[in-house]
Amino acid sequence: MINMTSSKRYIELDSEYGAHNYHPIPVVITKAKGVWVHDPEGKKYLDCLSAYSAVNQGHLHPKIVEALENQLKRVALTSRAFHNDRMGLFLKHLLEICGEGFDMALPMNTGAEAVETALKMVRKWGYEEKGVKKDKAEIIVCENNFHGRTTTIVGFSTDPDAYTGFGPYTPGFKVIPYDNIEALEEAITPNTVAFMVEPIQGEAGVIVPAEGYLKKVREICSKNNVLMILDEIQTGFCRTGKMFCHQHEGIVPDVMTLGKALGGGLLPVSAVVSRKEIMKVFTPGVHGSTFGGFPLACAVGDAALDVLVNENLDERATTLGNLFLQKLKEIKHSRIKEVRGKGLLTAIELNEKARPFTQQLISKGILAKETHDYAIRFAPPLVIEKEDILWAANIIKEILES
Ligand code: IF1
Repeated sequence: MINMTSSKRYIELDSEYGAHNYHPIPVVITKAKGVWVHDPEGKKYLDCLSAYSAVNQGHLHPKIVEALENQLKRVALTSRAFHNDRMGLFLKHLLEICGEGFDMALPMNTGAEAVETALKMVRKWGYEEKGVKKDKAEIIVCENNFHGRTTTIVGFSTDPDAYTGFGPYTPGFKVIPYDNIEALEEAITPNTVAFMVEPIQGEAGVIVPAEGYLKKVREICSKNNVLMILDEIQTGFCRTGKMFCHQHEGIVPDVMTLGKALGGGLLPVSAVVSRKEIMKVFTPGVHGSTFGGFPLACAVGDAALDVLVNENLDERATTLGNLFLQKLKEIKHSRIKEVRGKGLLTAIELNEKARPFTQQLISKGILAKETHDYAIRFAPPLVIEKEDILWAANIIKEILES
């Protein structure tokens, strides 16, 4: 009987001692490996959330765990007050993966910190390079954005749950409709220093913009000397079938914010990548963090990047994502409003509340979470096997057709 109460007990402990800033699905994860997670009662689930795309390489990938264990025999944390023998090598590796157009990086820890770093960088660039008057810098963002939870970031959110009660908000942000080129052109002024956008809006429900949107954004930003920031914290690192989502459109942004899977499912590792002529605004002492770029994170980050490349997780996400979307689109049922996604970042939008559907999935061993009331995101680790994708698609079909 003790075992049977352990999930219940853990949930009680969370409720008693943890702030209620989440309403989690009532599943307790006590063990995980690859694409499978287990609860204390021994039930196993296929993880179709991947910690919001932070576990692209699968839970406890052996090569990333090994890199962590080896680094623990040497040094974990130095702070940036001194150099260490991992950071430079990691940033070089990361920039090589990012490709042409990126030659400098600033390591941080969480996605929100990377976004805040990018916002500070483009503002400073605006004043020092573009000649915008002091405190007049404007940054354009999109409706239904999600870029993190700091007071500045929630200040330009359009989700009342994210911003209500957290004012006063940071000024200098304009919100325009997503996937709307005219709106971007109209919003740009001589004080605009940057446009920050997600290549696919994850939290908004996996909203994929029209073909060519990012290419037109690139053109407009270049024409107006406005920095194009792509937030690839959720879409990056093979999730959408390319190393980075913007590569589907063959463009290169001026700034990219990265996080989640950069930490290989073990540690919070994030970064801003850009060009030296923009990054140069960061002179000694103007920005930093205790843990940013620490040796342990860099060792894990190196291994996390190696796994993405060595296991061709971009191709896997493309092949298995196309198979998954094809199977979901074959489910002809009035309950389904739309199936959408790119690579293994997919979602089903229902014509009814999604929570009951999520609960049925859980009873069948699939762990997925609805995003807003009507859509369910499916984003399994990219190491998922074909038979597991087919199994999951079949379960979804059975539930929807029952
Ligand atoms: C929560 C959402 C996803 C992100 C993008 C920056 C960040 C995130 C595109 C900030 C983080 C997480 C945060 C987590 C839930 C999850 C989420 F639902 F909130 F929106 F994935 F869609 N840019 N997304 O997706 O990175 O500081 O969290 O490391 O806050 O509930 P972070």
